[in-house]
Amino acid sequence: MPDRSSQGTIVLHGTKLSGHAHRVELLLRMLGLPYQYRDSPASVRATPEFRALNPFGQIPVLQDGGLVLADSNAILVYLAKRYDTGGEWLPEEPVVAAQVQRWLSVAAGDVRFGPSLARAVTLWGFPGNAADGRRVADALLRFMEGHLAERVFLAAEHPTVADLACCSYVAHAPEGGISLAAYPAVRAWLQRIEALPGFEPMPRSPVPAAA
Ligand SMILES: N[C@@H](CCC(=O)N[C@@H](CS)C(=O)NCC(=O)O)C(=O)O
Repeated sequence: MPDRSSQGTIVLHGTKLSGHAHRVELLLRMLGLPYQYRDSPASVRATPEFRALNPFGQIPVLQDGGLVLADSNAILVYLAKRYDTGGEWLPEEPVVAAQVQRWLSVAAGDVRFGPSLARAVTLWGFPGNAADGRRVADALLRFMEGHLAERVFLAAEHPTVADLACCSYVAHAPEGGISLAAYPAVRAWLQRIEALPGFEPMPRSPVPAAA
């Protein structure tokens, strides 16, 4: 791993119930990188200081030395390229690299507008329609179930940033009223991720009766 001694502390701005921040924290932990966590609820995100870090006002944001980087998937790519000298988390091999990118896109699209949206609307009254989120989640989970029926991880024979990008909101889909009961391969994949060294779950929130 590259020497970090001259760079100071890595700082992660997030909240503990954000799956976007959780995926970044998982990689920091799994790479064994020391970091400082700055809790950044809406009141903090509205400040000029935070807006200077990310004009979108969104978490996560990572600071590493002089670098300020927003967007969870961009941060995963940075951390893997910068600190994973083995190249396992973000392989260079063209087909695997493309598969990883494909799942990062799924994380930013179907995961964000599926289980993540349904959860945010259900738990916090986030603007949007939970039923739309559930529809997107159903299609996503059916696709993931078929994909994972023949694979252990999403993009390679081993875990990559693709798995971390997708796992948090899928694991917490029941909090948005989406049951995982019909998706045994997805549940087995989640268990494999939870068994990885450094894994720490996102805190659970109440599950509505329907899920
Ligand atoms: N594309 C961004 C999305 C991050 C995101 O949606 N963060 C949410 C919390 S989970 C947030 O900060 N929302 C506040 C807002 O949009 O004002 C990423 O992947 O980091």
